[in-house]
Amino acid sequence: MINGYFQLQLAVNSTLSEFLTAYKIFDKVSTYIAIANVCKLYFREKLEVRMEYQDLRDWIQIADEMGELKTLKGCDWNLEIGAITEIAAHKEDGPAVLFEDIKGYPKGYRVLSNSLSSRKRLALTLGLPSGETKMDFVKIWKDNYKSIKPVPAKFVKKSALFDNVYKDGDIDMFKFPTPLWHDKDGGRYIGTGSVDITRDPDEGWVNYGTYRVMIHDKNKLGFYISPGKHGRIQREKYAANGKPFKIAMSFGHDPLTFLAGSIEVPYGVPEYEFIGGLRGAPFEMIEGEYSGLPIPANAEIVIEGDVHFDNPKVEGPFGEWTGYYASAERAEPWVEVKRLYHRNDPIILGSPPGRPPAELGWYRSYLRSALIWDEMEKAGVPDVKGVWLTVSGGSRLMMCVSIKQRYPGHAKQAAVIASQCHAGAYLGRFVVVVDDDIDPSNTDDMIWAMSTRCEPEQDIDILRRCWSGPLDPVIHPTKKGFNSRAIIDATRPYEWMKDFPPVAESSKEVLDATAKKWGAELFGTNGKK
Ligand SMILES: Cc1cc2nc3c(=O)[nH]c(=O)nc-3n(C[C@H](O)[C@H](O)[C@H](O)COP(=O)(O)O)c2cc1C
Ligand SMILES: [Mn+2]
Repeated sequence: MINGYFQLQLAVNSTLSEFLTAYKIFDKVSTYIAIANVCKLYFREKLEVRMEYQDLRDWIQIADEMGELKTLKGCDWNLEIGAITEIAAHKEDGPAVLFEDIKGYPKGYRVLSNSLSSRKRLALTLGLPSGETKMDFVKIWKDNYKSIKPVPAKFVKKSALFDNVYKDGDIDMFKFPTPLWHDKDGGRYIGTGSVDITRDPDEGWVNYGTYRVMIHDKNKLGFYISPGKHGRIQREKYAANGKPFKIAMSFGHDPLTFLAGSIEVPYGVPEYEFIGGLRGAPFEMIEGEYSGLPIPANAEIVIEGDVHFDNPKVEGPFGEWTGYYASAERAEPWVEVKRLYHRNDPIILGSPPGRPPAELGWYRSYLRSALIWDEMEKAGVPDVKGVWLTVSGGSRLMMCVSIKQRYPGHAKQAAVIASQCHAGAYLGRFVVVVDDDIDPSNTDDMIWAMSTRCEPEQDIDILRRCWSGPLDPVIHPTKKGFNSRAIIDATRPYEWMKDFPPVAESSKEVLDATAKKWGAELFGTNGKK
């Protein structure tokens, strides 16, 4: 099989006849297949392609064709899958990893991790072009996000999910190769790239939220939802009114379902309607026979069960997005599993948080940076040129904003609003404002600006008693709740900006022309990142 990118390269750089001769493709069928593959890859890269996948399996096939997936066989669920996932996520645009033939489990049972940790796979998942740079993609998402309108979902009657159905005493949650992701974790977490499905008992709407799920035993699961999350608000209503609380959980589905479950879709909007808006087509669901809850029809593994508030069970510790075990372990409500469904050869979608850079930092930096940018514009801050949440800061703790300075105080206004707008306010720490010659997503650029345009005594301010929470590692356990923010003005001082020393580098025109001429010889690329 000819490598797709090589085909593309050949097709772009040569005439069709040279291309065909190079591959000695003479019979018609293989010629058409080769040309179709070239076109598919070319258009996927260059044009706005809406969703090409219907389920996780289609998604895996496309990611593989794009060269964005590695398949590993024979790995151990006990720490090895977790460590490989971590190593792959530490690398910028590292691969998604599909684990097959997992030790001690049936051949077809699989785990996919790092589905969203590269820009190309994020673009594939959202059905958008990936752009040339990080900032391009932040802009693409910012412009798209605004136009998403919820689309009602559609119920279907059949799903491959019901190929395997288990009830009550026949349920064994250990039948899947659930990883022990990190060695200090309190158990095996089947729910990481998952969604918990709950219905508001008063308002009737359904929420899909990514809240971690651990296996307590064959038919008991633990789950953790932070205060204020939609699933937690609903759970508290059931606890208060004493009504039976039924829940469904999906542990494998296309990565868009996971993405929607783990970003801030507004209260009252079911995440599946947001997915419908993104897809431009209704999300397909099927009604769970035990709970009546709407389950994704394209899911791989789903449970339905009852939530018990009595005799709470210890949940945690589990590695968190800050890179620590800051919320430790506590007694939490738990789920008695009453139904278990899975497709033949089921796939768990895994996304363990942990020391950055991790998968959830990569994709949420893109998505959240765009939201902060949008909120700054809505708050009336002019000439914002870029926003980036560094992935090493877990896509929250360290933010950089670039502006074209227009008036005295513009930089301070931008920083304070970025640090306190809805998308930027929770558990932040540093906000750096830079001029528009700095790419906020380039850490070297940002540090150069901080080191040379910021005079600490004059340019650093502290905001006190801001919004934090139990996961903030540097706040003492008895003082959790508030934290402070450092606002760092790393722009050229406005009042003498024009006299600021010029930058010692070749002009952009000279650098671009030189990269074009010599880049390939120097680096084997066009000389740009
Ligand atoms: C991999 C991953 C794991 C997460 N785990 C949890 C968790 O265990 N508990 C929690 O409250 N939020 C967790 N989150 C964050 C929520 O998914 C996120 O805040 C989401 O917006 C919650 O949905 P909601 O807005 O419907 O409440 C996690 C996010 C990701 C990406
Ligand atoms: Mn929600």
